[in-house]
Amino acid sequence: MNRIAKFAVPIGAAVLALPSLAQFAKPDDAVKYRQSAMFLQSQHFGRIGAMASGRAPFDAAAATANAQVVAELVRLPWAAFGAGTEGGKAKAEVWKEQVRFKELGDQLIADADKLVASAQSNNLDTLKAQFNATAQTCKSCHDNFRSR
Ligand code: ASC
Repeated sequence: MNRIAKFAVPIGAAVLALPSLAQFAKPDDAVKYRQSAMFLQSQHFGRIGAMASGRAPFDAAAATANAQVVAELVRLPWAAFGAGTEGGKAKAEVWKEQVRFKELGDQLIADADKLVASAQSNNLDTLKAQFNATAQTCKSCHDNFRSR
């Protein structure tokens, strides 16, 4: 290994291993980031909900487009719950029950991917069922890990 690589590899590994707070200039930025991601999720998820409940006409292409946005967004908040970013609406349980918290985050990602497929199916009942399953995952996490 040349001299540069000898230093660059361990430094690269150390940077990757830094706690997620390192991605944010300050803890409040992490709080804003995760709240912003979840706000956007609620907007796009809500547009699908309007179709699922009959408040808006079913449009499979629009449902798919919204579900694809949701599927991207649900991957974002988790890195913003790093050590030292306690606060906002997050209960202390987020940091005390990290395994359960991660399971629910992973469940949401899996549900959102299925939501895309359900929207693409062009079948309103299929979309409704997966919308409800996804909303239930949102709710389980909020019930356990969100204070208000
Ligand atoms: C939404 C939204 C949530 C979830 C939750 C599901 O559209 O903003 O927080 O769904 O209400 O129960």
